[in-house]
Amino acid sequence: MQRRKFLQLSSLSVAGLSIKKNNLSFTEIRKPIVVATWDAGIAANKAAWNVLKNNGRALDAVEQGVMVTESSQNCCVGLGANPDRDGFVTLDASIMDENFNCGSVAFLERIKHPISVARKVMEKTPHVMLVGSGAQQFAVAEGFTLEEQKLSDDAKKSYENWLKKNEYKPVINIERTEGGHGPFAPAQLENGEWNHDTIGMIALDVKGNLSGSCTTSGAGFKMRGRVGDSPIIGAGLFVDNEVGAAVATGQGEDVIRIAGSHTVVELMRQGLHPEDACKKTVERIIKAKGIEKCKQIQVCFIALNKKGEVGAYALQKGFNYSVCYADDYNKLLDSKFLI
Ligand code: SD4
Repeated sequence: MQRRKFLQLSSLSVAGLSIKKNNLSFTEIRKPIVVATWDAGIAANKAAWNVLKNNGRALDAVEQGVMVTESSQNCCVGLGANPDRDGFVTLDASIMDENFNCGSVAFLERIKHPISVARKVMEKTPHVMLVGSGAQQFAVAEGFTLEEQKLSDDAKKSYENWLKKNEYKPVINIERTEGGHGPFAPAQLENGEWNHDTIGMIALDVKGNLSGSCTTSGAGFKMRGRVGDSPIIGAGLFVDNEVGAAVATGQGEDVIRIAGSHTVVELMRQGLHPEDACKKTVERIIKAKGIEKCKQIQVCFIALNKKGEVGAYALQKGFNYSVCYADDYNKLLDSKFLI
């Protein structure tokens, strides 16, 4: 027992103790650690943790982690997702490392792993962002397969239902919906899993470096060409290796409006705990839009600082996030919320 404990401690390098801020924070500061949005984060964290526990780089962890979600046909992230209102699945993704290197793709079609294309944009081009047919052309040139243009069975059903009303009306916390009105619940969604169209992930590796990733099909039944916050550095994702990392989920338009993830990181720079930084950023959305309009939307942030402290906050009830810092610690936590 003692030997096991010793091995666990040495491999996880617990950095020290912090004050217990509330029941959603940790009493111990952990490194390495990975945090991801929603319940799909549990499976994604497992892949990321495999990288981190073997002393891998946070950048590799956040790419490999969200690739699990992109691969799932049961998920609203990736090619199995809900289409836009013209019936096409269009994907956005971004990635950022510990040196302010970043890459993103938006309005990308027929590519299974947008996150890996975003990483290639970061590593192989002089640019940060490629969109639409240009992004697809680049992906194919880099050896990515152009997949068949075909909706998954669940997405097809969802789209057919949506077409009956043909009304753009996102439902809070539920992305795969029956025509946008109430939950559409195929078997895989019975326990609430895989019901979100976005995954954001932030990680701190054993060397103390931070990275983040975000990948999404955006808002189901959106206008053709609509791009959300997820591929926009500073909105959907931001990493400053001196301070911390943050990623957003929810209504992208309102995250963009306040440069959400950058705001969270800047508030952490001022000394705020990640949870307080997320909370203050959500409050800024209420200030910008007014409380009544905010009742119709969901916006959520997760954040991780350089010390390995974690925080989250949402506008509304119903957001959860997954935290992993050991083989036997990968848990789904309920976020606090304002409204
Ligand atoms: C977007 N922020 O495209 C994404 C959607 C999302 O849970 O996060 N949904 O606006």
